[in-house]
Amino acid sequence: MKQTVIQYVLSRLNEIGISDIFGVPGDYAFPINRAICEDKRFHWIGSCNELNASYAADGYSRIKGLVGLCTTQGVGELSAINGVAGAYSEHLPIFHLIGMQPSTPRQSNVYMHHTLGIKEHDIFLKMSAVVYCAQAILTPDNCVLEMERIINEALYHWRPVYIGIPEDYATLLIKENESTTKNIKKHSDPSAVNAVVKAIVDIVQKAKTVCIFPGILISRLGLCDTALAIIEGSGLVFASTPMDKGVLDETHPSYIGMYFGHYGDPKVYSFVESCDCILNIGVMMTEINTGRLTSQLDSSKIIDIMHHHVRIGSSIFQGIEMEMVLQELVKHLPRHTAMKSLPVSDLGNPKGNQDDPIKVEYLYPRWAQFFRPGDIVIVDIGTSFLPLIYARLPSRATFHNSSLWASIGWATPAAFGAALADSKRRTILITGEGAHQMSVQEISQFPRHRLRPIIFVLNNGGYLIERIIGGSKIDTCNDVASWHYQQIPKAFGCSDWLTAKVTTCGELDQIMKSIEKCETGAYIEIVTGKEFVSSMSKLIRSSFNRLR
Ligand SMILES: Cc1ncc(C[n+]2csc(CCOP(=O)(O)OP(=O)(O)O)c2C)c(N)n1
Ligand SMILES: [Mg+2]
Repeated sequence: MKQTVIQYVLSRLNEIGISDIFGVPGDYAFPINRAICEDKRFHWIGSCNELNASYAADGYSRIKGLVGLCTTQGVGELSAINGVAGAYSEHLPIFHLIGMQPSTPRQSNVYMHHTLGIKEHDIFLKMSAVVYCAQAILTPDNCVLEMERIINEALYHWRPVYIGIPEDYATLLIKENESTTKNIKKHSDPSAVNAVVKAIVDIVQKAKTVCIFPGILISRLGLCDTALAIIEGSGLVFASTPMDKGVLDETHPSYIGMYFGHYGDPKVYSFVESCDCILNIGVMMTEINTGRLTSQLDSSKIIDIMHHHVRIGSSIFQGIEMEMVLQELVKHLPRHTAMKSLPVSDLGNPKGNQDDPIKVEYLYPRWAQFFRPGDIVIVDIGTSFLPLIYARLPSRATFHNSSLWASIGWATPAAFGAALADSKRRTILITGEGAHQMSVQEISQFPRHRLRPIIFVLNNGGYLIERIIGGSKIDTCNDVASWHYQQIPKAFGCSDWLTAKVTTCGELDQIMKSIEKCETGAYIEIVTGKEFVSSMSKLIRSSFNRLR
């Protein structure tokens, strides 16, 4: 029996493994909303607004991969763009369904709501084109072919896709036959892969010192075990970079620490930069990953194994899939006997007396001690991000940040999405109060889905990182409204949560011990002064001065 457009879309999304769709309803999207709610294979995850929905989908996708997002035309989709852009930069495949105005309004000379008062119906598609790896507007005539194209693009690029469905088309029967050619996975030419792998093996064999950089794509593409097999088989060591922290287990004996250009640990950067070869598996050389451009890596010594290409020196081999290269490297990379791991520095023990106001030297080591195996740690961009990259994670714990797109407010909804994706793990959100104020209402989703996050709100009197890098004495623009944070969970329906406001090292220590035992969500405001500046933040200030 023929399906309607929306039934077909949902069937295909279900077949590729999507079950959860975040969003906010809207009249043009009603047929989509209704179909999702009526279909037992799906869960509609309502959000407070579309931006939060896109951030939550981002957090979910980091843990589970494919995810849905649904908004209405214009007002909804444009609110989501910021979050979708972040998902694009972080390689997160969000399938965004947009309910569009009917293809033929009954009176075609009227301007419909959620438009700019112009007749260009695909204007919003054009506005957001660059943050999706593919876009389509579905009709009963093109739905089958277009869905296959969109799915293939999303799976190939592992990035968001845009699926617009005019309201009246959603419930019309599809006119094509259902697709028989599904998910055409692009394979590399095996002989090209073999040649590239042979070249890599030759270089690694000749090199005295080699370091592996594992990037986020390894975890996005489900290749962590393969990457670990390479490390364990070859005996090579690996370092993390900030955006990619926690991709591989930081308790692994081959882990040598965090590489953050020359702002990082001198032991790590001296070793990494002196290596004869860096095997870079998908790390993007962003401003943050290069230690605010302080790194002195010799690109001729780096082999880049990227998503769809490999670069060796000045030669780029296109159409070579990371997955295939890694699978071959497991088989062919010989054991490298000369490699010795470095002792990994961590944040040490918290320093401070019980009655002392909370200090940098206390908070960050205490957080590091608080992390447990398997935790999902989500950190917003603010002063706490950089000190925390040096917290050595327990095994199977993962660390999520958005240091490339860096949109503050991302972490609160992203923590909700991540917690929903895997409720068996502890989800720990660490956010500045400035970032939190942007998306705070999304904490109301946790109790709605019986989730018990641990939330730390660092209240340091405003946008501290901006004060630090701005360097101006008069910076009232970096003040934020003072809120009674402790009262927020209750107002948002998190009635039974453990809440506290802590100002001393002793109070912080006590509350962390209580959280270990508590069976509800926890929401802790950590109050510090505006002088709560880590040595890392001071370095960052100097880097801004240097690059100005
Ligand atoms: C959406 C967005 N708006 C503005 C900024 C600029 N910005 C970067 S960090 C920051 C302040 C963060 O303050 P807070 O969350 O309180 O963390 P703190 O640095 O104080 O620890 C701002 C405004 C941004 N990155 N993203
Ligand atoms: Mg702040």
